[in-house]
Amino acid sequence: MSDKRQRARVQGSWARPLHKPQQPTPQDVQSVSGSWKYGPRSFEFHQPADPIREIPAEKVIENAADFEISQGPTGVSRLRLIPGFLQQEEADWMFSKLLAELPWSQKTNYRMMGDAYEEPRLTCWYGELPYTYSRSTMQANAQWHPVLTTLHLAVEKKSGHMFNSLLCNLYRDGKDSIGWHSDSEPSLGPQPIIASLSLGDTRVFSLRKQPLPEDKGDYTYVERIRIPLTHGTLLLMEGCTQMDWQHQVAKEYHDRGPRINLTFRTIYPEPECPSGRFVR
Ligand SMILES: O=C(O)CCC(=O)C(=O)O
Repeated sequence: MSDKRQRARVQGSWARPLHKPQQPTPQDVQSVSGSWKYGPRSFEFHQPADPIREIPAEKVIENAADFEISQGPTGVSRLRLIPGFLQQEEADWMFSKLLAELPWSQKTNYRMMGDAYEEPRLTCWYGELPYTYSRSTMQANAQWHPVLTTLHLAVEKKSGHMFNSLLCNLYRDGKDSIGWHSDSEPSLGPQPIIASLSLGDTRVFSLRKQPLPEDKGDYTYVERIRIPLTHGTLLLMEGCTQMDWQHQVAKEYHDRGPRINLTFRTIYPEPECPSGRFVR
């Protein structure tokens, strides 16, 4: 547990002693040879000036249902979890085809200050438009793999939403990951709906609420949710989920087999600014 989390659990302070300890007299010193002898110490408890803030317990979502995970002020954030969206055999077959046949590659992203880093996973992109995130662009690719075309139709039918693009992620083992982020690039428009289909080994999908403005980016007290995403599970993120929450798939310290995650989304053309670069 971090120092800050530990301190949040034990607030208040043991303050000044009630009575000043007596200064040792030469007699005391004599009576306990080789050490100082002090009178008994007692303390009084001071209530903390600020109210005690509880760190909310992390919630776990595992069963098929719709969940309103937060409400306002921006609006409702909603998750819909559909385990078993694909039957085991169908999911097994699709997983091995996609693992072997998609054009997986490792993308180079750029930090704010311009330094490059390799994403800790492999990706590929499908859609009529390019997709830019983390200051690096995936080129348009309209050649959908036939398995992806089938899944695209099935996901649209189940969710009742239309999607024009697909970001595919391959986590080769437990060390591959995606850090805290929200899918909130301007090209996704306001309140984007994301349909996320998982194949392969189970990985934990975590969400954390954006902190209140007065917490100035401190996530210590925010609500947290974890969802183990199993083979063949479909997860829909709707409403204000991208505005009010962040998500990640953290590295794991146990062995994990490969996992593919397909995130269907809708991309809109971005207005170009005079310098020829996208406005962000
Ligand atoms: O792998 C996952 O479940 C999440 C992927 C993700 O967050 C993303 O592609 O933006």
